[in-house]
Amino acid sequence: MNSWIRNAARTAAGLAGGVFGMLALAGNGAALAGTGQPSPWQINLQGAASPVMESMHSFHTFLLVIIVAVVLLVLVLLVVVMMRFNEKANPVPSRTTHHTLIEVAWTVVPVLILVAIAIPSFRLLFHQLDLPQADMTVKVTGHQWYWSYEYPDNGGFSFDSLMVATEDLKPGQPRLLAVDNEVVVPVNKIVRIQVTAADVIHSFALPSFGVKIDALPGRLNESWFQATKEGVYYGQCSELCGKDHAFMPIAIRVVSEEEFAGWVEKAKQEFAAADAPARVAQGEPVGESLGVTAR
Ligand SMILES: [Cu+2]
Repeated sequence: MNSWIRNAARTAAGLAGGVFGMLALAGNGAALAGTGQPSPWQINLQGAASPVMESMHSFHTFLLVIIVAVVLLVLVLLVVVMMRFNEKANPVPSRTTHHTLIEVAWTVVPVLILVAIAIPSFRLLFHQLDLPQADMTVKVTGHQWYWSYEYPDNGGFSFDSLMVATEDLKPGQPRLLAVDNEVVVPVNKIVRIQVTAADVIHSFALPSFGVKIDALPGRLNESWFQATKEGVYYGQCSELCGKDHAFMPIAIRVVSEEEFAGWVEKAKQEFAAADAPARVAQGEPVGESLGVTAR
């Protein structure tokens, strides 16, 4: 065998191996991807903890299958062309220029593939953007560089949520993701989030819930999630918003309904007291003392 044919065969085998490897990884991606936070060597999406994110996982896997099939088909065609129609194997080339059936097929088949992708894609988009009847609302306000949260239908208290500095981390708290005051929500309840910003554009993103929505000053955006498993889920600001953009994480603790009721009672006391004006003198972030919070 010629050395270039050997090389081509080796390359083809390598490509096919890589594609099958990707498929195998997608199959057991849950083992490689953390839920609620990224994990070392993660290759897939974060684990799903809401119905929307579960649909995103299925859609992602569906697309991967289609992509792999297309890549394999193109690979096979290339190999056939290289083997059968090179100068040695086929010294007198055919002069064929048109083949109606093939031309119709290579126009219609891609259209059908795109339609097959578009239908579940739009279905998922509506699932995500069409807000169901909510059990509770949390108002989220992005600031340079922290988030504040308000519980309008649970007593109307509000609090700021700032990242825990690396030297202050407690055991089990992930670096750059843990915050001092976590958002607490009940499990299996539909939570509407109303998102805005006090200064510049931020973006409220929580991978495990399939939520990512811009926080715009002077505008109220809405999204929703239904956390299906108890635990702590982390996200980050996802719109470049200034020098500490990377240091305004989001932490949502999902608890049982009873635990949530207990937390609300505690939070009402704690955050009512913390809202006293004396706070400004204790070195609050600049936006706070200028009165630009959206409360
Ligand atoms: Cu931001």
